[in-house]
Amino acid sequence: MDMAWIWCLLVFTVAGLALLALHLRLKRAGRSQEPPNLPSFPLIGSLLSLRSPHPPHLLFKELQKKYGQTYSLMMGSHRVVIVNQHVHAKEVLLKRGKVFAGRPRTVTTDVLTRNGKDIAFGNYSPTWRFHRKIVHGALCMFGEGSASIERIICVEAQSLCSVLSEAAGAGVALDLSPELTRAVTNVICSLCFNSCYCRGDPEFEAMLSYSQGIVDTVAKDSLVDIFPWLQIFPNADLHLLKHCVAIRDKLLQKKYDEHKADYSDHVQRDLLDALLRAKRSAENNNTAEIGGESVGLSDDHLLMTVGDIFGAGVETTTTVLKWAVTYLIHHPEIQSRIQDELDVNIGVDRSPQLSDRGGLPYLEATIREVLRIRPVSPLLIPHVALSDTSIGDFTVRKGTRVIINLWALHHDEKEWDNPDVFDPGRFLNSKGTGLSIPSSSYLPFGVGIRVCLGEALAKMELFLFLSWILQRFTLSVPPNHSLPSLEGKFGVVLQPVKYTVKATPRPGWERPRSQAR
Ligand code: STR
Repeated sequence: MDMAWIWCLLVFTVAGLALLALHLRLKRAGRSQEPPNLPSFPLIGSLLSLRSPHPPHLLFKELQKKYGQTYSLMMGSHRVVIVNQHVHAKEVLLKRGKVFAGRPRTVTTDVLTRNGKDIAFGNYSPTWRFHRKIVHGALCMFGEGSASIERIICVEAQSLCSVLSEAAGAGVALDLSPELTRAVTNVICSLCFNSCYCRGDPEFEAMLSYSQGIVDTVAKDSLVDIFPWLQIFPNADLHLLKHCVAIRDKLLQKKYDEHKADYSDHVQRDLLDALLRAKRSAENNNTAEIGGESVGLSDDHLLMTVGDIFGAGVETTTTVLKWAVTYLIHHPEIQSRIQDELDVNIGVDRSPQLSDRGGLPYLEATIREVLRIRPVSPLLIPHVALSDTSIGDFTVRKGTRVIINLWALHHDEKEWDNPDVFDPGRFLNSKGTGLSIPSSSYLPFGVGIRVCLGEALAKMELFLFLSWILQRFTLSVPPNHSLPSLEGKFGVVLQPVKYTVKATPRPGWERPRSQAR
């Protein structure tokens, strides 16, 4: 080979290597790019692009068409990444769950939780981890498998059904919302405080109104949360929130003081006793130290957590029950298929119980479908990246907020056939005899480090309340009323609007019976 050939070979090899290096660099650079960004301006951020007649979960789903499934925007001075697809959502919640376990501090949640001393809105820290562990333990003690919970729910289901019977007897249509709320509140009250409310109890009425006030004003990315300096101006929402929180805190404090006064190490009446015991034993054993750092729980922590359990336990379950009733009224054929299943498996001689769950797949599928089509929390609660990290090929800087658009996951056309159609059948196997999860784009209770603590309790309540009601009544809109809207009112939970329902007793249930069967 002459010299020219050797030179040629050398030049080609060097050029090839250079190209390869360039390619790798570009690839790496491609991988470390930031998500597509909505236009943003100093001070106001992307506010101009977010003006829309639609609620945020619909708007964020829509914006995918222009910016892709994962994109970012500025809320005031905060960078926010919106995730609309399940692979990225699971990366945030599961694969890099710890990195994304932070929570933003906002004006409204600080008011609600005494600066993040609760579990749902509190930031990730050793104290938070310790706190969550003892609450998880206490909930498990009273959770699934405990006969007492089933008994408590059935007592409330019985009382709910007598109210429906009375209304049916008097021929009046009923707004189910306060009735369902009272039933669900009493379950949580029995669980937390070993007490319950009768119809019309003034303390219960107070609770109904403060809770709605909180839902209407907290954590819905209102302007004051985006621009904290707006607090210095009079703000009706913030004023209402502070008023409602003050009433709630007085009520919680009263229950807490009563429990502390007659607390005994030997009997454990309820969840609050269990929390008090865990707090005291941690203090005595000095287990409340991690890596030399004290993670002790203050009275404020316990109080705020009971507030969380209360608020989450009531608002979420009631909302799902209301959505279930709304959809059953829209779809009488689905309602009657559930009733057929109840008739075959249970009949009229006894009431449904938790052990019937396996035999009523269509009812279970309906509950799953309600949780899909109207997720309680369509945007979950925002997460925060605790260090520099990534989502898919995008880099995400420390401090970035991440919103998981659960609505988009549950209505993803690539994952669900006709996602806007209410069809419990999609959760049944091909023979219709058992349950299945047809897509992994389904996370009604979230997943990972901050997964819902009340999932088991919620599922028990949904099953028992719905089966008791549908065994005894057929629900419909009163004559000359139009069907209730399916749109919902966006807030920290997505609630259906108010409407009245006619309950018609089914054969065998025409007269109210005083005893649970
Ligand atoms: C409802 C109103 C109230 O009185 C107290 C709370 C605090 C806990 C919140 C709850 C709220 C709304 C639903 C939340 C829950 C914590 C977890 C739950 C946000 C504001 C969900 O993630 C759906």
